[in-house]
This record gives sequence, C-alpha cells and structure tokens, in this order.
Amino acid sequence: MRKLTLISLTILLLSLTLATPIFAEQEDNIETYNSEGVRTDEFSLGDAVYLKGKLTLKNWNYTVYIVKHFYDDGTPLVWKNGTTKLTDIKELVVYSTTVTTDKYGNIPLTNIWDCTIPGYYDIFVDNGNGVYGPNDGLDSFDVKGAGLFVISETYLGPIAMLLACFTAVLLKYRRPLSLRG
Ligand SMILES: [Ca+2]
Repeated sequence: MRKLTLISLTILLLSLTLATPIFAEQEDNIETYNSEGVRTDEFSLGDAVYLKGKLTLKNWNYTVYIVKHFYDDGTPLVWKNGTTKLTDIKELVVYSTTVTTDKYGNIPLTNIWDCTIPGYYDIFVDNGNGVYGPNDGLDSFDVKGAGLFVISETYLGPIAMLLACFTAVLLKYRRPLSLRG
C-alpha cells in the first residue's frame, strides 16, 4: 500500500515537472548603452544608441536591424528562433547598420542608431542569412516586451503641468495686488 502511494506520488511529481513550462530567463546576448557607456533601455528623442555584446561567430560582419516592436494595429512582434525571417518583418525595420565581432565574438561598444524616434524597438543582429537563428543577437523583452524604448514628446506633459501651476500661483498673487490698487 505504501509502495503504491509512493509510486503514485512519484508519477504525480513527474507529471507536474513535465507540465511546468520552462521559463528560460536567458540574458540577451546583446544590450543597449547610452553615449557614456551606461547600460540602458530608455532613450530620449534624438539620443544616440550604442550596442555591446557577445555573439557566436568570430571576426564576423553582422547586420544590425532596429525593428519596431509593435505592428501598426498594436500587435507585438514575436521572435521565433529559426522561423522569423527578415522578409516577414521588413515593414517594421526602421534602420540598419553593421557591426563586426572580434576574435572572441565580442561586439565592442558601437554606435548603432543616431536618429531615435519615439516608440518601442527590438534589436536584431543577423549573421547574414536573413533568418533569426542561434548565431544571431536579439535585444528584446526588457520594456513592455521590447528591447528599448524612446521617450516621446508626450512626456513633456508633466513639465507643461508644472508651468501651468506656476502661472496659476503667479496670477493668485497678482490678484490681491490689483484689488489693492
Ligand atoms: Ca540569422
């Protein structure tokens, strides 16, 4: 009886282990930095974006693609290793450039994008075959599922509100004066 319970428990535990999805919290092999070499995923309009990382192919010319993370209808772009082709996502690519790895596969801190425009982006570093695969680099899943975020002008809202408050205070102080006069 005890043996049967033990076997049942083992089966239950095994099935639970197998049913649990494996969350591969894998570090991206490439990441974004600001012009001072500080690791960041948040940029302001017009900021320069730098890239640093390590890839499998050594002394290799990789093509870097800045890719919009969301389609026009708001659907997020989902990267499928071995499946997502550059031709499938070409309307999302906003800029491309090249980087070269050293003899260890490292990408030194390299300026990859100067004309940042507001939005959420992923960075895809392709080995040249036009398919997202194991030898490639991907920066994604950091902010709202995207690799980086460029702050839009709407973030000037709080400053505009502060200015409005300041003006209101000034007017409040002016009124008693005018009443006095
Ligand atoms: Ca590739």
